[in-house]
Amino acid sequence: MATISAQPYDYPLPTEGQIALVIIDMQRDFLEPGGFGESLGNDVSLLQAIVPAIQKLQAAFRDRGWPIIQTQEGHSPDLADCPPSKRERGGSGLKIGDPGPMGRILVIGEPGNGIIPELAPKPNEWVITKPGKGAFYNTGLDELLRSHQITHLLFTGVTTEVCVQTTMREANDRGYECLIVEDATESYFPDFKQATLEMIRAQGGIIGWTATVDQVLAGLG
Ligand code: C5J
Repeated sequence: MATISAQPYDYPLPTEGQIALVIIDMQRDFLEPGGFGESLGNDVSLLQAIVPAIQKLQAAFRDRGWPIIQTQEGHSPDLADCPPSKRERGGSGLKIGDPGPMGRILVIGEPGNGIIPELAPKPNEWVITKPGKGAFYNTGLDELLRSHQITHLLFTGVTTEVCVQTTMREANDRGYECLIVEDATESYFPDFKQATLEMIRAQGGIIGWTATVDQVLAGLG
């Protein structure tokens, strides 16, 4: 059986079923000044560093014709899908729905809500818009994956301990074999990223596996 060298042990590639690359929330709102991430008081420049790593994986999956799923955290313009608790949370800066330098903060269709141009999806690739941190909450993601016999998911994107980890836990509970790519995910808080990777692979991989981009590419062959 083909595997990816990973922690806490080798990640078995599917013999039946299909593997997909999941790219979480690589949006201007999180990576560029003037968006949601910065409005919460974060230094957004840290997140730019993983763009080349995700591009490598995106290219590898595109070359093989394998599925790529991107997610976008965003709310409808009337904020009907944004609980007041979420809108009110945060610092003293701009809140969800407020006008900002890239349009309304975290609102679908606004320039700041889009995926960064360096990772723009191709027309045949899937984009899931999600109102929550987890990509399975109030979306059709599970149905989409099952209808394409996808059983294995490689996770990338931002932020490691919020939307990436939440989605990976949701996927794990639904029976998907999950691996997070260590150098293709990032947090505003380096310690939180490290802790997340460790808690995912602890206890024999209680949530899943971790591996580097190079280990993934070597394993895919
Ligand atoms: C956050 C995300 N951090 N994509 N969203 O609010 O992790």
